[in-house]
Amino acid sequence: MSATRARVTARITAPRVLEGSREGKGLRIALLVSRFNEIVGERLLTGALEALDRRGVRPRDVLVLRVPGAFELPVVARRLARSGQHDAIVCLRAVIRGDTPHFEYVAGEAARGIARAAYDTGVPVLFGVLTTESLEQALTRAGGAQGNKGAESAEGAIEMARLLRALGGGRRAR
Ligand code: INI
Repeated sequence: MSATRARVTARITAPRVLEGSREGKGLRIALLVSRFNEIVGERLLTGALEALDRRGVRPRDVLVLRVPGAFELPVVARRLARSGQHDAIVCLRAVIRGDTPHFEYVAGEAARGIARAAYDTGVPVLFGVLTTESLEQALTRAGGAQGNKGAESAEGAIEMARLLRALGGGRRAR
């Protein structure tokens, strides 16, 4: 193989890969949980706290906040993100379909608002919100047979915070 060909091959086969590590020590994480369907929320919160602890996030670097329902998550998530005090925010909640269209409004606005809080501030805001047909489905995903979405979201928060730090845009105020 010629020297030029070898250089080209090396360029093609060795891309730069940037990904967030799972090291939690030194990260500051806010967990936002709503009180509606409290039993599910508390299980998601337990899963998230355990995951952060496993990854080395110090208890004093974790802030837990409670809001009434999923609809109220975005405004608080946005305020926290703008404060510059947190490397990532995790929103935890279950929105369970009832007999009325209320579910669609609550789940839709929570998703839109949480995404906007992240886009507008550059701070990762994780969507640890279950949207299910029944309480049973929610419990299955809150520490039951299908794992714990709270723990997954907390892990995702660490990975995103690390990735954004590696990109030079980790903690950003306003
Ligand atoms: N809030 C939830 O977090 N989950 C739900 O399933 C839910 N449902 O179905 O009504 C819910 N509603 C309350 C809502 O989030 C607001 O707190 C309320 O509408 C006041 O703004």
